[in-house]
Amino acid sequence: MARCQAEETLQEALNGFDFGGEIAGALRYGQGHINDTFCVYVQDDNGDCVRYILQRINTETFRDPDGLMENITGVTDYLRGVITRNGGDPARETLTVLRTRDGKPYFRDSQDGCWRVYPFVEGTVCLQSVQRPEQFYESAKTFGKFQMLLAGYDASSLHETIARFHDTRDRFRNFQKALREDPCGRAKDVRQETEFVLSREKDCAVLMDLLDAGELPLRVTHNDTKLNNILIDKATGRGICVIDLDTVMPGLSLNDYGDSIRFGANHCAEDERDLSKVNFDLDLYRIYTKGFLEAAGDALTPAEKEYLPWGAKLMTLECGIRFLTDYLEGDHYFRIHRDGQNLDRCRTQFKLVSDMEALWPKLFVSKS
Ligand code: ADP
Ligand code: GN1
Ligand code: MG
Repeated sequence: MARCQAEETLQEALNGFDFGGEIAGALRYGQGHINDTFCVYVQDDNGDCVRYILQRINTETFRDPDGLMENITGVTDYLRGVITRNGGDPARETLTVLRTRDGKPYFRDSQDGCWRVYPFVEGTVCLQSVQRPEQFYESAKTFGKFQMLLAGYDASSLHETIARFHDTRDRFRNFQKALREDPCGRAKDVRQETEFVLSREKDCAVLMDLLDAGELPLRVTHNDTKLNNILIDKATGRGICVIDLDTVMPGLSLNDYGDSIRFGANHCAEDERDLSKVNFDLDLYRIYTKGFLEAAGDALTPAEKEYLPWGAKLMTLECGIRFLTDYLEGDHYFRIHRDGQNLDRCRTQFKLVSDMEALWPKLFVSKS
């Protein structure tokens, strides 16, 4: 069943939670590609404005909302314990799930839409691109620390919210299928991009083969470590809270590292049309690597450290392949705001991959 516009059941969803005051309004918020996110403005009993994040979970992407929310409540409860023991402030350093009026972790509306609420973490900024290098360094430390804090979490209790999410070999096969079937007749317009992918088939298998061979460990990872998935404290500039926990599941540390590099080690938007503005920034790459190794390095195996550049390159290639596949399939996965946006997104990723390939020896820590 096609999903209705989130606005159609927004009011129902708002009624499903006790926000502790009168709701002044709810507006679309953020720049995510998957879920429908709203900011809810509430006037509390003192007349102060209190904000919440209300999200309709994309259940075409996340087929098992119960499993997904079990992951998120499990992980955030665990983090709350660790942060409290470490003397931190769990209300700001992890997300908190607000229960529905009947005590559930999400609300199901009359159209089967699934909604969840988090208190808004105030006094923070969420960046779409790096403005100052220290911010990227902070994000590296924050994601590295997140992985470390969850090192003791029972990975076997986690549901795999999207099967084979970062299996780059599988993403390659899905691309081949989309190309073969070409449901929108778009294959003829993407010959150059197609060639780019096909000539890198072997690369797609590098990390997955190492995982299969037991040479890289599975860890509890975030799997969507874009810069805009952490909140940075406005006052201190410190990265404080990792958000967007839908894809927390067993994965490769290299993918968390690589996805951050993909998104942040440049100065362009993910959908920039002018490719002359899309350049991989080696300095930012090194800054992130330093922060990530400082935060997570002790726990990383020698093989994980050795393959960091592969994490960067393959997450970027994989993401480009996913955008291209979605373009071929008619843009049903990543939300678009204009025609051709997924193709533009694909092109930025492939340009970044080319830049990394040109700089390849310099990406290795020992040779940098
Ligand atoms: P998506 O999966 O669609 O990317 P996110 O969970 O990342 O959704 O949320 C979208 C945006 O909403 C974030 O980039 C951030 O700006 C904001 N956001 C999400 N949760 C919070 C929160 N608890 N406090 C403040 N801002 C938040
Ligand atoms: C999606 O939900 P969002 O916007 O944080 C996607 C990521 C991609 C990213 C590309 C569940 O992330 O895997 O890397 O877009 N999330 C999912 O910007 O597919
Ligand atoms: Mg997000």
